[in-house]
Amino acid sequence: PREDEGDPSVVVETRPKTKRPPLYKVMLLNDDYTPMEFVVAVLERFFGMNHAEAFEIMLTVHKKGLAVVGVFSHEIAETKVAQVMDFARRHQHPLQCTMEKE
Ligand code: TYC
Repeated sequence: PREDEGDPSVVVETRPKTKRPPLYKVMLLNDDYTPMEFVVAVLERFFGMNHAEAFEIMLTVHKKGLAVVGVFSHEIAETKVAQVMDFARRHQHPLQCTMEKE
């Protein structure tokens, strides 16, 4: 039982709890069919990478099977995934892009 209840001389300090929103990793997955140049173009177009950065990340995905290509709020991550999946589908490449809570 609280002993300070009702006592106006007692100040209980509260921490204003401002929870930061969770962040999401957006990942590109390797496959055997999507051309390397297409993946590089995706990274330049949707993730603001220059050609050298994009080429390096593409090679990481090619060699390791996947790589994180960016970390975003839920809404931005969802938009990136949708943009990449739509762009790949329109070009008939099987490229897969997913997101995961950090
Ligand atoms: N493995 C593909 C190839 O050899 C290239 C590739 C890289 C595909 C990254 C998808 O996310 C990917 N053409």
